[in-house]
Amino acid sequence: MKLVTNKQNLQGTIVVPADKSISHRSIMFGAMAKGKTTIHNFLRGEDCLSTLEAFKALGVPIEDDGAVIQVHGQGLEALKSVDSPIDVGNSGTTIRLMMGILAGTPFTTVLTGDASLNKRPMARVMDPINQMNGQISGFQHTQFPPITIQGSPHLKPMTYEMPVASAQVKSAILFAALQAEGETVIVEKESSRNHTEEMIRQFGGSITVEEKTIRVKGPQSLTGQTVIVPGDISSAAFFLVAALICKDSQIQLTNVGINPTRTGILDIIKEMGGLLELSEIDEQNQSATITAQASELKSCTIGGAIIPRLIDELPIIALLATQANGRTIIKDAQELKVKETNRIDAVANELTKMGACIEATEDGLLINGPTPLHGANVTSYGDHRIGMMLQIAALLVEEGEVKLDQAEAVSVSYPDFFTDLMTLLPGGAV
Ligand code: SPQ
Repeated sequence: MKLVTNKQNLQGTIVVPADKSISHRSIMFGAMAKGKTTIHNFLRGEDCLSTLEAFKALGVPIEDDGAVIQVHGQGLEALKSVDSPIDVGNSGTTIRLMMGILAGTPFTTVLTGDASLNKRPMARVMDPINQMNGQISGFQHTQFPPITIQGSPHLKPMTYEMPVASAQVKSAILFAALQAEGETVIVEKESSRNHTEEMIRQFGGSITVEEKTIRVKGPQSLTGQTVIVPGDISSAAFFLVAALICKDSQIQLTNVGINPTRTGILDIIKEMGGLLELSEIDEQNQSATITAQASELKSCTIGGAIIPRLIDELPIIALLATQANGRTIIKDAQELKVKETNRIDAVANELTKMGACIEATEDGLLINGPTPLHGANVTSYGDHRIGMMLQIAALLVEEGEVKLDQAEAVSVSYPDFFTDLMTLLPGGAV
């Protein structure tokens, strides 16, 4: 696909698409709970639709009238076995969280995915859940999908110190803990996104969190709720950065989720001198309107506890750093290597092709800026966040074309990304 190049003066307002993490969890909680769960603003990206279809396959009645989704949960005990493997496509969140949910069922389920998902590590979830008496195994004694979850109705609690900062691992253990007899204690390495903890409370469950220690006593039953999904800051990030790096631009993003475990990018933008303004802050729904404008940027160092708060934004932050004065260091981000693709290598390879001064390290990136970017043939490696980052990079290209291979990957989290971008261009078109 030929990308839009050489644009400045981006202006307008984007209603940010719904949060992917919360959309997945809204279906999962709805399926585990008893009673009706009504979901407003569900993200109809491919990943969340994989979650929806997976629970339908497991016998959960789910109605979708195109606007609102209703999940008629009857508790975990009402889930039904499925004869063939459930294909969850590209979605790491679906497969990993479902391992925790299905660990305690009285039947066996096989979960599989696309070529990218089937290369992503699953031992991080399999091992702790098997310590709880789960019986989960990977393909031919490896840790990779297809994953077989042999239901084990006698899950036991445990105390677990997490070796990686991961909301997916934490969430899978929490889902198993809700089914186990007794108290499970999880100690996080660094605090990661806390949507699962918040939704356990919202669905009438009980959980305590003290700094990095989380306690859940099982078994617990949950009750259906109404969920209003806020916009995804991870999707907003692409247009925030576009506004900051494209001359004379100002973009307003409405209904952006601002859960503090997700807002690391806002802290980094401010540290780099980016001009941002939050308005219409809704404390209850943890959302706000964010306005960003073209800014003079300086480099910074990004590492440590902030990493899980911006892990999915690092590809677009790397692009931002190519336009900042000085050397930006991204470290402690080795988790980027096990996402939809190796995001450290993907960002370094593709931005280098476009003229950026960027180097991959063992746990991050070194970026010297500012550098002009030029045309190139690039690829998303089938990774939605790499594809969107490259389109924003292309806006800076004054000479030459940028052709993106595997552009369709953006549909995983932001199906309308390219059409939304068009509305910001001068004259509203290419
Ligand atoms: O679902 P998937 O494919 O793992 O999605 C990604 C993404 O970029 O959209 C990661 F590749 O987001 C993860 C995120 O990186 C979603 C997530 C969640 O909803 O719990 C948590 C993070 O992953 P992890 O491995 O740090 O727990």
